[in-house]
Amino acid sequence: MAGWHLKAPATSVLTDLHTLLKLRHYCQQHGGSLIHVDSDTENDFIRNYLRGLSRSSGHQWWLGLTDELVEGHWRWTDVNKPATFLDWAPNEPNIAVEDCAAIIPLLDFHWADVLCDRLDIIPLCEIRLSEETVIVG
Ligand SMILES: [Ca+2]
Ligand SMILES: [Ca+2]
Repeated sequence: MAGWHLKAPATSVLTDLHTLLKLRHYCQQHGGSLIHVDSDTENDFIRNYLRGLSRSSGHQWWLGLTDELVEGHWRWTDVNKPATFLDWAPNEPNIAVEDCAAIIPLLDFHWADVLCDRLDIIPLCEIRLSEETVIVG
């Protein structure tokens, strides 16, 4: 998976990203979509990547995954299809009103459902170019 990159957006951008829709638009403005994980290989790569970054930042990261339409039915927002690969932390997802998913450093970079209007979570976007995938944080 050569060619993956990750960049944190400016604080002024983050404070305006209140909803899943805005997060999607943020990624689309960068020519991509909120991140979509299909396999252990991809998931391990992302976790290792964020592990390195989060030692200094501790940030949580949005996935492009939601159950806002039907509770408990998690779908990827970029393709609007049910998720077949999931990497929930133990005891997650745990609260029905939490309809968005994020990667949580404190849970060993596994996933948790969280409220979609959390302002402290950074969008993780992926941009697929012809031969590489770029992540714009
Ligand atoms: Ca939910
Ligand atoms: Ca939760």
